[in-house]
Amino acid sequence: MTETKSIFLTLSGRTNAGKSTLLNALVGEKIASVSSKPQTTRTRITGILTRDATQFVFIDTPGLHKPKNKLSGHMLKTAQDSASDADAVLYVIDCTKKLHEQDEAMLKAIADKKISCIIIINKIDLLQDKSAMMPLMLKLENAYHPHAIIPVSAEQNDGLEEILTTAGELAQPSVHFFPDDKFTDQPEQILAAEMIREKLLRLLNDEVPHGVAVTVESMKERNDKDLLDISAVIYCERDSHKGIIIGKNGAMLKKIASSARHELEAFFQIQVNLKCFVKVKEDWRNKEGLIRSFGLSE
Ligand SMILES: Nc1nc2c(ncn2[C@@H]2O[C@H](COP(=O)(O)OP(=O)(O)OP(=O)(O)O)[C@@H](O)[C@H]2O)c(=O)[nH]1
Ligand SMILES: [Mg+2]
Repeated sequence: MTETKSIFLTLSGRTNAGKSTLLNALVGEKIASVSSKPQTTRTRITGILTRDATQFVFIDTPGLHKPKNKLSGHMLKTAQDSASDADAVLYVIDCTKKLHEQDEAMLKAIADKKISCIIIINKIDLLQDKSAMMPLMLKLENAYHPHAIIPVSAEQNDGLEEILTTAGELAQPSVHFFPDDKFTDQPEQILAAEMIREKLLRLLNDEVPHGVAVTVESMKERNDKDLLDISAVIYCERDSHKGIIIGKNGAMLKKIASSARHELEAFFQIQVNLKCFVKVKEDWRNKEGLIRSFGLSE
């Protein structure tokens, strides 16, 4: 019998570096929300890929950022704590940005704790001249002695095989902790809520989408036809935000719900009837009880 192996890898890095894009690309399924806005990911998200004898368990985390409220304080703590729990870290850096002091502090902490680290230089599709990343790679190599540095484009599925080969070398003999055909441990209601929140992040601007939480209240397949009824609540922080989310004659909410419904139908492979309600919870991002009730503190 072939000996099975497994490895837990935390995806760590600054907000917007492309961690969730990379998670989705590695697993081959859209599990984590992606947007061009900072602080998209709020909690840990597990993605699983089983290749032959090896099971890779990827933990996506909130990006490193400067916290502005209690919610983002929780997010930063999750991000900082998650690296220590893994067998290895995939530290993602956006090659079009300057190395941030939070990158340096985190990479040093990982090196000091002797956690295996693979540095991923992401978004190389945006570089005209690929040799432009050489000084950064050299600096990272000399300062942190990572296990490897791998340039990739998560968005274009470029460099993913090299990540799997390199991470596979670090996998240890072990049982598989998840069934081999499973690609996430996220409950379906959370996946659905995140798909809706992603559309809010993509379609709204400024502070409004950052102050939004989405809960799926019910999700049930009809007995008499192939139809999945989903009822969701979009919580926002102010009456004025509620007005923006609903839009003139309900146009914005319709757009959000329709875009989310398309993705839900593709993901669950069934026709979806989605109902979204908008409610206000004043300043919820600074209220521990509400943060907990939305499942956003650990
Ligand atoms: N051009 C290009 N854009 C990318 C690539 N990877 C991610 N992006 C874009 O970068 C933005 C941020 O991507 P995310 O995957 O949400 O980044 P993240 O690191 O998970 O961000 P947080 O959840 O806020 O920590 C999105 O607009 C992505 O489409 C890439 O390889 N190339
Ligand atoms: Mg993310």
